[in-house]
Amino acid sequence: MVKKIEGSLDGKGLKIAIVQSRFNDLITGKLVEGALDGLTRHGVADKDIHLILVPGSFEVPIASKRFAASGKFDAVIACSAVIRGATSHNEYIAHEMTKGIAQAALETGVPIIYGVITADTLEQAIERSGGKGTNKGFTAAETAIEIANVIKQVG
Ligand code: INI
Repeated sequence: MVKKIEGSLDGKGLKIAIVQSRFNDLITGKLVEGALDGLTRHGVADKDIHLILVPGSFEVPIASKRFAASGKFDAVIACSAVIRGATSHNEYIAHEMTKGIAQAALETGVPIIYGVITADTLEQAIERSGGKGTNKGFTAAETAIEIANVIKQVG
């Protein structure tokens, strides 16, 4: 018989850290609102949620890694936004942040969810942060709960 492991969306008892970038806070504030909504709707208690602010996306991996490595959290949600500018600067930031988040998750064994928006325009970023339909912070919260529950089952 196939032994199936699937994470539920029951957030009761889970401890979650959210790392928010202050850069583009018009967008990241909305992502955090969505993440908090997603977490609490699925039963994560307010007292089990920590919100950490960092200057920009480039600083997200180091903070996420520290919180993941602390052993106090079942998952970390990274909320940041990189929006295309006049130069290729944004591409370096987005690339390093993405690589750093993935590396920190693999090194610590704690899921770090990519609640990140990379957009060509502010308008696109507004749409993806709940302005028109889905808030990426909300889906990141559901992903955090599901993968944290999968990992709990695997042990
Ligand atoms: N930080 C962001 O979060 N998003 C951006 O779009 C961005 N751009 O394009 O400049 C950005 N820059 C700041 C960067 O993350 C660092 O905070 C800064 O370079 C100091 O290390």
